[in-house]
Amino acid sequence: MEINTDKIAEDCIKAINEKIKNLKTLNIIVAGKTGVGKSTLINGMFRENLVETGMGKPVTMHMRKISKKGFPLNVYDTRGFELGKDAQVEVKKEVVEVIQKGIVSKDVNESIHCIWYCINTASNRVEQEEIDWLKDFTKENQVTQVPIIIVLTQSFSKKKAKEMRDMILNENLDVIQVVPVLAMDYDIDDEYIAKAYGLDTLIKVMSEVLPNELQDTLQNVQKASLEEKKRYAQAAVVTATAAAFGEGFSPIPFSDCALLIPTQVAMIASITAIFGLDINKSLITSFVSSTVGAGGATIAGKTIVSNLLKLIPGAGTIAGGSISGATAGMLTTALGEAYILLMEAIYKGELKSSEMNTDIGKQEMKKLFKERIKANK
Ligand SMILES: Nc1nc2c(ncn2[C@@H]2O[C@H](COP(=O)(O)OP(=O)(O)O)[C@@H](O)[C@H]2O)c(=O)[nH]1
Ligand SMILES: [Mg+2]
Repeated sequence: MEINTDKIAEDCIKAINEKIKNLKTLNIIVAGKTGVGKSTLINGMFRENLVETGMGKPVTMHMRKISKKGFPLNVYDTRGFELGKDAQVEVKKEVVEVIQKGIVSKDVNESIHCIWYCINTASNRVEQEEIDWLKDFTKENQVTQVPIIIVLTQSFSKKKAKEMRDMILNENLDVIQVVPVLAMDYDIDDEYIAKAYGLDTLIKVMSEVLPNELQDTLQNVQKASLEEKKRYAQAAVVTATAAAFGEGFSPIPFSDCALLIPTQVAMIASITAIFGLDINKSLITSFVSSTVGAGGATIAGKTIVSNLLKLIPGAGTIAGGSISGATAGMLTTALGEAYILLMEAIYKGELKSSEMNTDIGKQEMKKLFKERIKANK
């Protein structure tokens, strides 16, 4: 049985594209007065500069839908809260309409999954009319049950943010959480800059309330929490490892190690989608060739297994003609963890994908992979 590393890389790219194409669309309504920091928040949370790509397209009198082709996210930006009571009543009606339209469609891609109601901490107080609006709205939402998160924007003063949070919690509103954030660093004066914070907490709260089918999407579109991306990527590795363990349970003949490969291809696709990085074939080819062996060439399944086994101290040789489930599982874990480290390095800008194709890049990758295997022994 011969395996072509080039073909494996091609399969990975196909699986990645398929995975990304099939991501469900996440729909969020962002409400609050003009100037509270909604646009800044949206830009801080998601990896495409959505707000800069345009003003969005009007869906109702007071709502615009911001989206980008090929990006599985719609943000509904509301305006008009500052225009007084009548406008606020209209905004509420329109929000409820958009929610109901989504429910009627019975399509997850059209449903509203979450509402962020933004209040500016720097404004020093929460106005009674906003509390009243939230009370009215949450009452109507008892039927529709869309998770509402109150976001305290521009919370450069953590003390004020805490006071405001306590005050809102006291109102016993039917909301999921009250989350203080500072979406962008804030210059207090020449000497002191308040560092952005809280966006990662908002991601965590979101992932707790979103249904399973939207978890991959959330991780794909968000750029506020690398930790959450890594946590979800690790879960994909655990799933693949369990599958590989099963596949290898009755010892797999080396000649059949191609049986295992689809599991690892799917794992690579999941991890790539979670990181939301633009990955090209040459990067995957380098990854495959530096972990399983000769690049671009056709190699025997037996050679692949013995190459992999060489990386595992004490795993023995290819005597016996098969690998166990435990070995298959361990190789999958090591491969997945090495790939996560690779994604992380690219995500942080520590490694350029163009560098991966060089000898140095491949050496680095091999080192990473060996380290992961040692760690998992
Ligand atoms: N430094 C800093 N400025 C912010 C933050 N949030 C909002 N602002 C500023 O407040 C102003 C209004 O923000 P914007 O996002 O346009 O509010 P929107 O009208 O609710 O979309 C802008 O000048 C922002 O730069 C933040 O987290 N940090
Ligand atoms: Mg705005």
